[in-house]
Amino acid sequence: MIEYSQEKVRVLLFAVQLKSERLDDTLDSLNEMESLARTLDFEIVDRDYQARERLDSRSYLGTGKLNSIKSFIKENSINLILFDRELSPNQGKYIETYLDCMVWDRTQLILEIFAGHARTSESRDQVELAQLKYMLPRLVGLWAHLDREKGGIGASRGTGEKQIAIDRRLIGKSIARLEKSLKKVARERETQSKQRETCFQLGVVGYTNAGKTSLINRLTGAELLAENKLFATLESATRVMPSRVKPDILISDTVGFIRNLPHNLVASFRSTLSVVKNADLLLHIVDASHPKIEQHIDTTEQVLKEIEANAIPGLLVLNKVDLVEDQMDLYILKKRYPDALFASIRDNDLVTALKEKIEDYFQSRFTRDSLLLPYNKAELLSKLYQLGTVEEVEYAEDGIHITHAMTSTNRKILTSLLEG
Ligand SMILES: Nc1nc2c(ncn2[C@@H]2O[C@H](COP(=O)(O)OP(=O)(O)OP(=O)(O)O)[C@@H](O)[C@H]2O)c(=O)[nH]1
Ligand SMILES: [Mg+2]
Repeated sequence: MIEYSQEKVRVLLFAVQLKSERLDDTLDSLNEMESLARTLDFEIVDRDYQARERLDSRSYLGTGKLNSIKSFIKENSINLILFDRELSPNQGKYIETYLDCMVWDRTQLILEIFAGHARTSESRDQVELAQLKYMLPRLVGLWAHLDREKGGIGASRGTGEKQIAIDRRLIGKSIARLEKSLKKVARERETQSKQRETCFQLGVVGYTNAGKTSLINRLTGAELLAENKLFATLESATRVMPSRVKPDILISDTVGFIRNLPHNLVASFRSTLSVVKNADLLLHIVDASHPKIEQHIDTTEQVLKEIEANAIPGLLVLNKVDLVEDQMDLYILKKRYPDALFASIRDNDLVTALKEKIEDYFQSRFTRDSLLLPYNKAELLSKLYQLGTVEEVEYAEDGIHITHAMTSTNRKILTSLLEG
């Protein structure tokens, strides 16, 4: 993480529109970069873009454009330039040297936000791992100046290269240490999820800022941190949703997704995302008021595929419908996503309807059955209340007659308890 002084970092946002791309998408990309930069409290001085046939492998942009950016930097005291896509290590270094200004690409910006929002030691380790992996191929640029400055502080030619070799080794060691410690946490999580096997597990996924955490708070009465910032949630938190259904429904919040989410981050957060893989049902939350709703849905589906969770049944939830002012837009959304549920944290009826839909979903997986519990096993009755819905209980001479409804998994657990 970089240390920020009291003064705001003054930023120029820059995007490239390639021949195959629509201007509309380039402008959207700039909008999203702006939201990311604002999350770090940067001051956006200006945004600019250039249409190009292709990207230069060395300098990314042409010299003419670089020169005009250079003048702009000087005139407007810019501290940082943000590029809307990933720069290769060589391009990044070339532009930084040419412009004499700090340059970040989209990946670096996202990594920086993650670093700032990580609260637990696990998420801090996950972000650090992704940062180190990002840094490794970029070391060359960091120390090249030592090889350029002959003499100086006693650095001879080749000092930079030696330093790179040392750094590479150190970073390699740190990566190994972090991976080991994260594996340990993943094993502990595995044990926890085994304990939860008798409960229903509901994973909440979606694009960043869609309102996942806010909806969980409304459904469970929890007070998890939800705010108008990208990647407010990095840790997965699990809460019980009070409901008429037994066993308990556990809802897990997860890190939000974004277009072109850096691969290292997905890899680092894989174990946190295991709550998604273990879910019985996924609530896919989308911000219905966002112009790029389709792209957001695609992004989430792609990440689910990447973490092999795409086969889990899902409910699409169009959230923030209170912000969709035009009735025609709502009508179009309804037509386009006929199976989706509408939601808004500001509308009690919609929250209740969503909750009922979730309960119905789980209830429909139940099968009803009756059972005769002998009195010498009467202590299992309380267990039955945890495993499913007990509908009727009748104390008779031959034992306790029970009508209940439960899932096949829990029925197996009950059978083994009865036989044990
Ligand atoms: N108007 C309106 N605002 C909402 C609604 N749901 C969430 N918000 C706001 O949207 C912002 C983001 O909400 P979060 O719940 O933090 O979103 P998230 O999906 O958890 O976001 P990340 O954790 O960053 O991925 C907050 O400022 C919420 O108050 C809604 O239904 N209507
Ligand atoms: Mg959240």
